[in-house]
Amino acid sequence: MTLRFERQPPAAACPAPCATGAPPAAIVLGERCHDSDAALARAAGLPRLLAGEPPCAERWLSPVSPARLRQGCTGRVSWRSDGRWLHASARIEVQSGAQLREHTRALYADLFEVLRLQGGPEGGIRLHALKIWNYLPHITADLDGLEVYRHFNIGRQQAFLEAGLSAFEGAPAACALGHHDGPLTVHVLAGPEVPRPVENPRQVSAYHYPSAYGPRSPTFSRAALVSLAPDEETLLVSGTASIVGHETCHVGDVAAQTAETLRNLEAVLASAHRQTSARFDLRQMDLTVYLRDPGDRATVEAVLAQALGAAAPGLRNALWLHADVCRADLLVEMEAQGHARC
Ligand code: 3EB
Repeated sequence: MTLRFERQPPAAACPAPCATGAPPAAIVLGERCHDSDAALARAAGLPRLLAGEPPCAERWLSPVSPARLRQGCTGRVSWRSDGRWLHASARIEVQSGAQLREHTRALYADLFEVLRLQGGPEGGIRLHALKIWNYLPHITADLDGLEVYRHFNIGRQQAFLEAGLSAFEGAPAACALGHHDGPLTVHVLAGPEVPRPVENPRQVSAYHYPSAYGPRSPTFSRAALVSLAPDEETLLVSGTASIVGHETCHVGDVAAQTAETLRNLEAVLASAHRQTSARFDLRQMDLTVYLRDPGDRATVEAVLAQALGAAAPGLRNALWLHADVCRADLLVEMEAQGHARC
């Protein structure tokens, strides 16, 4: 029951039944469609692709026949499952700080309820969130006296604790970025395996950030190791930025922030390599680059090309998104995802 990830032009229709009547090769469990068009991005609740980037659909594909597919809506969360892997998403509009905290808590509570109810008959299997993508409107704006991201962190941590899940060691991998117009959007990949958390020794674990960054710390691990296919390990790396210890480095210098981000990504891979025999290579991974200022693209791309090689598949297939990073002084954030034999 191998789960696959792909990036394709959205026009390349979802895997369809062959003309022979043979069953389709796979079903789409979940997808995120990225576009540089503002209206399409808003409708998807996602950050825009940088201008000129071709539209891209990121998809999780399951090999099961459509007959095995289960799907539904639980509270604010819609989900699809093949009985083993589950993809969920939710979108909510928020107006006030109190509402943002409460709606975030309720959204995550709904998500954890889905994982509980869909974990096989009588909860035979426990489903675990592996990676969570969070997109918040105006993430660094003040809302009723507190930053949007900090309200979000309060609601998120509360939901983990109320569900009896660790909000600290063992939290799923995640990212949290801001878009400019649209709802709070959450996408989740879940599965039957407990994700093995990976931390970065160069950085304070985010769940232990001091309270200077908000009354409740962010709930995520630097990466999660999971096995989505036999003899294979997948590394889901969280959003990674120019933070050493808990402090932002190279304020105002996007090239230096990019280089620091790469050092952090390499440190996360090195940590993962101490936990598995699989060997990950950033140059071969699916990279996502979030830029606060689209005008920084050439600078960031030059640093990445210097470090990874201009021809590296990871760089050539990178997804470039226009998003606010969750600290006003961070200009760039990157995510990576890849698999390797073990
Ligand atoms: C950082 O390292 C940058 O709140 O889920 C990265 C990944 C960041 C995930 C989250 C935030 C989150 O703190 C920001």
